[in-house]
Amino acid sequence: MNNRTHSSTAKKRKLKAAVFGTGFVGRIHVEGVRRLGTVEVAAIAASDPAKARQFADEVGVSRSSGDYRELLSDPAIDAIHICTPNHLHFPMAKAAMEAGKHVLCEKPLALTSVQAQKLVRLARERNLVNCTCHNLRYYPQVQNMRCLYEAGELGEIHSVQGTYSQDWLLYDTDYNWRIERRMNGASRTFADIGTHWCDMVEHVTGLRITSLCADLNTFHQTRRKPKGSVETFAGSTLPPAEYHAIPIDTEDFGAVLLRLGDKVRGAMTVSQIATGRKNRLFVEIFGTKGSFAWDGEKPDELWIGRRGSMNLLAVKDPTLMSDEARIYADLPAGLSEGYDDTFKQLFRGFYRTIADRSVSVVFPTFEDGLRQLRIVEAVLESSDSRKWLAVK
Ligand code: SOE
Repeated sequence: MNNRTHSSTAKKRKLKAAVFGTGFVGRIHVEGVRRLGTVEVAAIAASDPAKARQFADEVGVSRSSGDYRELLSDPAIDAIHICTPNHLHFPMAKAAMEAGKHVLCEKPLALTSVQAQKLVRLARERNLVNCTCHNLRYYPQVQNMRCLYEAGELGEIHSVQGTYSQDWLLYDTDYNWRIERRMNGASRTFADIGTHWCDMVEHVTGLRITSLCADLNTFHQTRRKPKGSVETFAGSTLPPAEYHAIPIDTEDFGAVLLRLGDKVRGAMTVSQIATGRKNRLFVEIFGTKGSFAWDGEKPDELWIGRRGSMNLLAVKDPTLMSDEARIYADLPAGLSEGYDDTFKQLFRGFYRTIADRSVSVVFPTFEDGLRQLRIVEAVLESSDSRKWLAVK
C-alpha cells in the first residue's frame, strides 16, 4: 500500500505516545512521531523532573514526569518510545509491557541477550506491538537495494564489506554516557553503530550472519571526563571544563570477519575515533552479476557496479523504483531524504500495526533486537578469545 493512499484516519482517535528520554534521539522521536499526523506525543519522562519539564516545554508537550511509571499507569497512553541510556531499556520496556503498552525501543534493545529474550517473550505473551529502532533500513535507496537484489540484479552474492565510522569520540576529552559500561553495556561502538550495519546487511540480503571473528580495541584506555553530562555529538561545542581521568573498558574500534548463510563472506569495521568521518555507514555487496555500494552520508545515491557494461550512479527516483521500495520514498527525485525520514518511515509501520493488528509487521521487532545482541555477544567473546565463533 502507498503511504499516501491511506483510508480515512481522520475520524479515528489519535493514538497517544509517551517518549522516555530527553537526549539527541528523544528529540528525533518526538519530531518523527508528530510527522505521522495520526499520533500525539502526550507526555515526556526523564529521571529528573526539571529536565523532563524543560524538554517538554521546548518541544511543546504539556505533560511531563520525573517518574516514567506514573505515565505507564495512564490508560490513555498507547505506546512508549524508550530513548534513554541503554541500561534503562530493559526495566522500562518490561514495565511498559506489563502495563499493557506497545513499545518502540532504541537499540541496543537491552544490555544482554538474556534480557532481550525476556522482552521478546513478554511481548509475545501480552500480544503487544514491539519494535527495535533499527531505523537506518528505511533510507529509500536501502529499500531499493533490497528490492533490486530480490529482482535478481546482483545474481548470487559472493561477499559484503563496509564500515560504520564516526569521529565524535576521537579525543580523550570526548565524553558521553555511552563510554561507561554501567549505562552502556559491555560493547560500545559495535553495539551502538555496528548493529546498524549488520541489521542493514541482513535486511537487504535476507542472509543471516552465521559466524564471525572479531578484533576490538580500546585506544583510549583512559579518558578525561568533564564535569556534568555531555550530549551525544556535543564534542567540540563544549566549553573548556574541569576533567577527571577515568579508565575505559568499552571499545573505540572493531574489525570483524563475517560469514553469512553458508557461502557468503564479509568484512566490516566500526569506529568512533575515525578522524574526519562523521556518520559513514558504507555497505558494498558483490554478486555474480552486479554489485551495490551505498554511503549513508550520500543517501540518495546508489552505485551499481557491472563487469561487462558501464557502472551506474543511480539517484533516488521513486518513479523508477519498484512498488515495494517506492512506499519508503515520500519525496520526488532531486529532493533528498535523510536521517530524520528513516525514523518517520519506521514509526509509520509501527503505528499502522497498532491501529490495525491485521496489518503485517514490516519493521524491526524485539526479535531483531535480540538477534543483534547475539551478534554483539559473539563479537565480544570472539575478540576476547581470538577465535571464530558461531552466532547463536
Ligand atoms: C551515536 O553513535 C549515534 O547517535 C547512534 O546511537 C545512532 O544509532 C546512529 O545512527 C548515529 O550515531
